[in-house]
Amino acid sequence: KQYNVAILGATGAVGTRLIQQLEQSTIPVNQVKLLASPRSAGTGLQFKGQDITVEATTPESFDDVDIVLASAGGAASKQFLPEAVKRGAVAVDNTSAFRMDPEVPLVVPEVNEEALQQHKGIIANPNCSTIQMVVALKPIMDAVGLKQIIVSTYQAGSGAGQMAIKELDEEAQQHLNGEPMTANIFPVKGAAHHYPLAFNLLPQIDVFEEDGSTHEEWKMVHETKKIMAGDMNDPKLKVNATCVRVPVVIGHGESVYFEVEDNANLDAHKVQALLQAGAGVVLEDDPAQQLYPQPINAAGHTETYVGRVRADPENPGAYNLWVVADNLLKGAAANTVEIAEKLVEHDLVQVPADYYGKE
Ligand code: A2P
Ligand code: 11C
Repeated sequence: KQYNVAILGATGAVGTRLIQQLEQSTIPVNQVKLLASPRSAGTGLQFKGQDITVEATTPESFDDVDIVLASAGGAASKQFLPEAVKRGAVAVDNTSAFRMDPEVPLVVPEVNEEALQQHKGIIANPNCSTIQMVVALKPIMDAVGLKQIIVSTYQAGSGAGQMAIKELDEEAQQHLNGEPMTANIFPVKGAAHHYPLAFNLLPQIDVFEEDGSTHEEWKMVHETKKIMAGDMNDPKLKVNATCVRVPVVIGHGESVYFEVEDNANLDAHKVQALLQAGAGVVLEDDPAQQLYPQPINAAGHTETYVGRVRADPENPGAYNLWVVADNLLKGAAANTVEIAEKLVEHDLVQVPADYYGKE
């Protein structure tokens, strides 16, 4: 069987990578439709050397589509994905629109591939910062259990989209020219105040919640619980996050501190061995050679890189890791296409009779 695939948000930072990842994937593709807003309708893009014109998205765009890969923002997903599912397509959504919906599996193939079996037409791809952390922690959770995770992130500007990358470049240039830096996007589009990211750090990603945490921090807590424990409010796995935007273009870094359930036979070397055998993980950890993961090396790759593995001498059973991945690839486009590959592999590219949003 061959599949008709639509990419929603094809002109964006993630969308252009969805095209590349689909080109390289094992999915037998019949036709590709590239969809965006009316602003970029008519733009010429390519799929495997073939010219394709970007179309403005309408509900009818999804007639005859089998698989939708979506990364056009939450509003576009909410508007169009139920329309796509109604027309028989299965959608993998890279936005946060449906992630906490109990009828929508939230999937990282290395961690909870089995959750795909329950899909009703929409599968959610987690937030980039969540994905790389759960890929790194999965082999440890399976072997010795996890009690608590405390993470501080160092997140690249590209997480905020194509226009944000441009803003970071322009600010850097302005600063080097001795001009004042102009900020209109960071820390978050539509906020009352904007601050430059170049030569700076911003401890705000997304909007603030009532309890003083940011929505990015909230996502890391509840997405991790849903993926690793099957319940977004699981009380047993404790997760705490502080998310910081750094002036890096591609590649999120994370300082991850975790406590295991069973430390009886564990030490830092065994944690390294577990990581080395972990699916999707590359261990880069050799202090003698100054070998550790760095965003500029991870950019362009789909693996999750882990290093700086240490045991906390003050707290037996607790360990530190440094985790880096390309936020636009493993954090978004690559994970989305990997989910679609699993759907194809397990013959799950079909919507059930009680599909998502059926009235
Ligand atoms: P467009 O190029 O027409 O604006 P990024 O995450 O890099 O900001 O990209 C967002 C992507 O989502 C772009 O492809 C953008 O298309 C697309 N997009 C934004 N809003 C909509 C919408 N309402 N309907 C369809 N596509 C949209
Ligand atoms: C960022 N993590 O780095 C965000 C971007 O929920 O898919 C991804 C937002 C999401 O800005």
